[in-house]
Amino acid sequence: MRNVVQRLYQLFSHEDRLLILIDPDPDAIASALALKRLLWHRLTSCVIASIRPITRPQNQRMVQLLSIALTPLQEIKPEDYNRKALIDSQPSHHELLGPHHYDVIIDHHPRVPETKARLVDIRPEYGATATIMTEYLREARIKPSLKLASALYYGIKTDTSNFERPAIEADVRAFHYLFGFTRRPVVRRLEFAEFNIPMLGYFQQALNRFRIRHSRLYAFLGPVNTPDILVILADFFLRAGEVSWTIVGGIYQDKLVIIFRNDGLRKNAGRLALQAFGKLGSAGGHAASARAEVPLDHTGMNPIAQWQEWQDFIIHQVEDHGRLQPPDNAKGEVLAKPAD
Ligand SMILES: [Mn+2]
Repeated sequence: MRNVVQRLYQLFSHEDRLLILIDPDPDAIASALALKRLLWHRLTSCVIASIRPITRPQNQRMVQLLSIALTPLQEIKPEDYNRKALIDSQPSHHELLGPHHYDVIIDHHPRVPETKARLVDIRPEYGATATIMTEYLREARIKPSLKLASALYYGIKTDTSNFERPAIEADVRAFHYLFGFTRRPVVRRLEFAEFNIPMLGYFQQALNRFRIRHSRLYAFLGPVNTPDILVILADFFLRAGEVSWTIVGGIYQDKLVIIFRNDGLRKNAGRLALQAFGKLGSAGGHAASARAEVPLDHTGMNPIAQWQEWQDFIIHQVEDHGRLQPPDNAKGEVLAKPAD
């Protein structure tokens, strides 16, 4: 990937107005900031637009603490921008990302065949897009500010789940490099606020309901006011040593949302999500983390079904449709974007 920065620079001229689209998790936010920094003084304007509001307390804190300017996509006229970039996602990952022509796409999710842009840099083996962007900055000989370094550092930390999820040496190298530009109190403060008090009620509910089958832990929460809590609980339950998979579902805005996590040992969460729910809705992700979203009317469930019935439905879909011990070399194509 030599000279990728030169190729990037050649795409833009001073008259250009660039819109950077992101699905706002820390990796995406940090990576968008890095792209903006790389193109600083090379454009007329550059705006980072978020396709959804940031609801996860930790991510809200990152944006506040580092005073990062993000604009909701709804407040933007995309036609005001003659250039567009998509960072840490691909167009098919979300309906709001699909209908644009992109100049640049930089991502680390499995490559979707339809992903096209003037410059496409997809490195699925990387633990974080922030690692790719750190390499760009180094190649461009740009020293990151405290704000940018902290954001990228935190992006790598969260996307690799402190290097518990798949990562490569490049991630470690970028992390180490960024460490020299950040400060401990800033990083410490980013770590706080993992969840908030109202979310504790969901912990209680999940602790009362969870069920374990063959070292897989299932929990169904019913309606939730944000799918973030499903992600937090899936990560939380994986801390139990006996558990090798966590599959946590809930209902959010007329959709059944299911989060998959595993211990990363010869497992493929993206493939399991796709096998279990791909026929009903969108599903996919990485090897150790994935997500499925199914419109409620595709589930065939009674609208007044009790939580036990929903939990059984999820177990049934996973156990009957997911090939849980696939051969070692099976590498399924995975399509959708996982949870942050
Ligand atoms: Mn990412």
